[in-house]
Amino acid sequence: MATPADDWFRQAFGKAWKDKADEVGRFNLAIFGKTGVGKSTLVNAIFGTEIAQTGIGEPVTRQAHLYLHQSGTLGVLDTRGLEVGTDNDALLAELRDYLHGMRRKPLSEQLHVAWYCVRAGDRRFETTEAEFVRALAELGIPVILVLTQVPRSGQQVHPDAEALAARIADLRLPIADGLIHYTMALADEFTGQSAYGLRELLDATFRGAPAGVAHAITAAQRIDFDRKRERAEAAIKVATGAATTAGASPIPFSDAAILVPLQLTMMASIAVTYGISLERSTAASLAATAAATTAGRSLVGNLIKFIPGAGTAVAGTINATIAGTFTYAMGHAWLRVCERIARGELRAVGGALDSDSIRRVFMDEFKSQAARRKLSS
Ligand SMILES: Nc1nc2c(ncn2[C@@H]2O[C@H](COP(=O)(O)OP(=O)(O)OP(=O)(O)O)[C@@H](O)[C@H]2O)c(=O)[nH]1
Ligand SMILES: [Mg+2]
Repeated sequence: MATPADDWFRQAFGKAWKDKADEVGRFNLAIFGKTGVGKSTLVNAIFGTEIAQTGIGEPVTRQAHLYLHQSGTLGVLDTRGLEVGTDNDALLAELRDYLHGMRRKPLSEQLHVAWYCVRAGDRRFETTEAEFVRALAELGIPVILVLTQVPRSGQQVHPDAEALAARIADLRLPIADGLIHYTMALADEFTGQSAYGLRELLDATFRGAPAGVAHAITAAQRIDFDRKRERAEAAIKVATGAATTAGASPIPFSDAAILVPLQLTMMASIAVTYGISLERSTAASLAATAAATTAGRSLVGNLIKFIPGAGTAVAGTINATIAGTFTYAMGHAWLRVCERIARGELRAVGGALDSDSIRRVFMDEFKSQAARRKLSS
């Protein structure tokens, strides 16, 4: 049952989430290579399956061979109906056209990085492919060269793949980091191959992309949770600092204003960094904060009792340390919830979020963070 406070929260959180998503922007990746080398599989392995599920994408040029798939913080530019190597001229003309149209647009509309994919099992890299890579670099796009579906035995890469990489290296292509990245996007139970090389490819992508889209890449990817955590902790630090500076200013205690804006902003920022959709993060944040608003008591009133030394000082103003500790503990509790959701946990039967689990995770983490911070401060 939605209360007026819920409606207020939904609106305020929704706005904070959208503002943050706008600020983070979009990382746009182009992906090239021969048909069937494993381009889509690679994108899915690193960025999750959402981009594939969002369907066919939109043609972005008049000639309609370039498609942009968009999902929040990620855009993937893909080719349809033209083959790299065979149709280089047509493809490059179209790409030039596209880049020209983007010239005056903001950073999040630009193309940031290209992956050029070669399947190891093909054992060849054609002259026309080398020409295509050179042309991409000339267009100003950082190109990352990826060998896909590279078999390994233990840590030993298949010698044929190494030989192929050596032949490519001899061409001295203008590739972003001078490296040729070995990858296996999917494990194969039959041969016992496990997936590998994804983290390294992601790191190379960060290095190749402009600094302005690092947050978008961090939010879009699903394999490096350390990077997400680092960003989230930075947001918590900012909010904690602001709350501490605000000091003894009153924190709204009425149920109509459950959270001060800086805490909402912090929570929205963390949700965007973990790639949680507006709908899911609104539902989750309602569930989390409802943990503390039972029986008509305000969030702050209910949570503050877990901060040692805060006592029951909930009448109107709290001191700087407690405001900071409160914000810090809330941030970490919410970070934990977001991380578990992003890992596909906290789901009830049927796939919807499990509010009870969310509440439990949030409260447990809040209590332990509040206690810990108090001890260390
Ligand atoms: N086991 C295994 N299979 C892979 C891997 N990468 C791709 N495949 C398989 O190879 C086939 C082609 O992969 P896609 O990702 O569709 O290739 P693509 O380059 O996107 O193909 P097009 O979009 O048609 O150009 C699929 O059946 C994948 O499951 C991998 O790393 N391991
Ligand atoms: Mg594909």
